[in-house]
Amino acid sequence: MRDKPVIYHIPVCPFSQRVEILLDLKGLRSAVEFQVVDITKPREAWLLEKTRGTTALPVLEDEQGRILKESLVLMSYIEERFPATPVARQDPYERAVERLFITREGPFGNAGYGMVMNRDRAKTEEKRKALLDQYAWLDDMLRFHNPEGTFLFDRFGWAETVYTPLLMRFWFLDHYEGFALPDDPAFARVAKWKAACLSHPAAQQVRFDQIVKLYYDYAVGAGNGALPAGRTVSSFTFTPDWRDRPMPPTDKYDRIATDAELGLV
Ligand SMILES: N[C@@H](CCC(=O)N[C@@H](CS)C(=O)NCC(=O)O)C(=O)O
Repeated sequence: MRDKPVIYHIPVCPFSQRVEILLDLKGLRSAVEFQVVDITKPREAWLLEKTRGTTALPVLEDEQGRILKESLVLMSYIEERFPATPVARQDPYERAVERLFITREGPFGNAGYGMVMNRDRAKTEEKRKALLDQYAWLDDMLRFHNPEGTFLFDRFGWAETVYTPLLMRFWFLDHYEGFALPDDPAFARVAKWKAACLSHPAAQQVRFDQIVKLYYDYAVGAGNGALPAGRTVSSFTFTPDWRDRPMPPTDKYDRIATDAELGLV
């Protein structure tokens, strides 16, 4: 039997970063062992057996070999299993508001990923509007529940743990789409929240350059470790290390950069 739970994960995956941030906030980073899985290779048979065929990560295996999936489920498991430093709100109403706030994490993620993966210029404005609609909803919620504050409540908590990894992945929109939140009072509250989330000490597991380089393939329409046309190495490869590669070109609508241009060979 293992002496602690194991999480199988892809290091740059936003969903596993949620669990890393939660552990960090609880001061329990070493309570879980993280085992890296290479997204550019087919999943190993032993892992597929554990997951009963699904490939999405993160996956948690407890000391008895029992398997749990889905980042929000993993977060709740960690929170309940290690209750000493709660991150979720303790008051039932506040906990409910927190839950309401995170109901949009899926649509928010889809809007950002939909925008970065789009290569049809005719759809750029529609994608941008879809993402801004999500930001507008978050702005309204933050303004209503904590008008003068920074976070949804008085500190970086459960809601921020859920959204911050997505806000960080959306650095790919800064680079590939030239996207920035409009400098408009309508987005001022969410902009303040976003800045505080991105700079929080518990959420520094990934860097801007790392996201931009690793997610190049998403920017040309190939997700989850798939190879874009004409390429032989995924931008998610572990070698060469992302630190040794150049910043990718931004002309994603016109062409797909070569392996050499991306520093992959
Ligand atoms: N809803 C899942 C999403 C997990 C997910 O999409 N993980 C991605 C990595 S960021 C993945 O494993 N993709 C590869 C695959 O699905 O085979 C969660 O919250 O855990």
